[in-house]
Amino acid sequence: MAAGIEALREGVLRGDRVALARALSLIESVRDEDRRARLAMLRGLQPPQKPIYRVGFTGAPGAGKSTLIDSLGAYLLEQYPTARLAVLTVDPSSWRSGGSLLADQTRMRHLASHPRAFIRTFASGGHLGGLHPRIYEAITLCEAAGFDWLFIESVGTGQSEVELRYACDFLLYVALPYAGDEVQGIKRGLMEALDGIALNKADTVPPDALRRAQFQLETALHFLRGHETPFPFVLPVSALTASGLPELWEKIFAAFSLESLEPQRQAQLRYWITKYWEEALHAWLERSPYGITYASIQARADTTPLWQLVEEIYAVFGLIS
Ligand SMILES: Nc1nc2c(ncn2[C@@H]2O[C@H](COP(=O)(O)OP(=O)(O)OP(=O)(O)O)[C@@H](O)[C@H]2O)c(=O)[nH]1
Ligand SMILES: [Mg+2]
Repeated sequence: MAAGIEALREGVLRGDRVALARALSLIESVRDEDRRARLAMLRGLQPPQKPIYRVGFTGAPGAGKSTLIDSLGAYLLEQYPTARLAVLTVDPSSWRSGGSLLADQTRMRHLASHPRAFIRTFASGGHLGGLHPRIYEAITLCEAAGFDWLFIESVGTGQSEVELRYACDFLLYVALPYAGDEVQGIKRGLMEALDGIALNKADTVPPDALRRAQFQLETALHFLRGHETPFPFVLPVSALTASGLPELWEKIFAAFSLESLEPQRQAQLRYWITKYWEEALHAWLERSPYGITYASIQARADTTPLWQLVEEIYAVFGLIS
């Protein structure tokens, strides 16, 4: 086992795609017996020589995140002939639907066949809301494999869109250019967390409608974050026709500064420690006698008054005598 892990790790460090894919499967494993091997592999990874730039893409289903990643990625790989790009798509529902894995490969036509691109859809394995802590392990592996950029796509559902903030250096919200609906649809937490908005599908609306949508989003941002520098941008683009992509990348890349990256990543680590703590606590609780008590309390939810159950819960942990 140890020799196998060693070989896998060396493969990842060499940038070998097969090794990286296998290593990603290992960290996705939810089996208890893989836990030690997973950690052995991660612990042996050296910090990368250069930090990978992590850009998160979130937005409503169908906003064009995958298409934008594909066309922006293709543009970058053409501009920088030696650069390599990794894409992780995080789909909180993929473990249920099962179908989105293939869909991402077809939505990212350019990158799927590009020799300097690597795409992996990350099923969150039924994790309770939000991003699974394993996404941070996937990022670590991609970084060790020597990619220059990492794009992470997360469907904007529940907590995961704001949690993406803790996985990336730059958070891009992909919006649709229909004034009114769009501003109302973005949750306040996300408006406060994002670094920029790509107003996608600009090719589908007339210029004045586009300007109206842009103005609305900018006004909402000014209202919430007017005092901040750098101020989040709102930029019309079309992932389909590739218009606006050079400007979009210029703005995203302008935010990439090593000085500000370090403290932000340090703060993110504290967030992930809490996530692992919660994960371990859950696993421990489930197999302890408390887990059985929890299941029995849940089973009586329909027949027993809530406050009686709450009293029982407090009593289990000795919080009331
Ligand atoms: N006209 C036009 N269509 C676009 C553009 N970008 C994406 N689309 C189309 O919008 C549809 C959804 O695009 P996706 O890239 O799959 O959207 P997504 O946000 O990744 O969707 P989910 O991953 O399902 O949340 C596809 O049919 C795309 O071809 C654009 O700039 N213009
Ligand atoms: Mg998608």
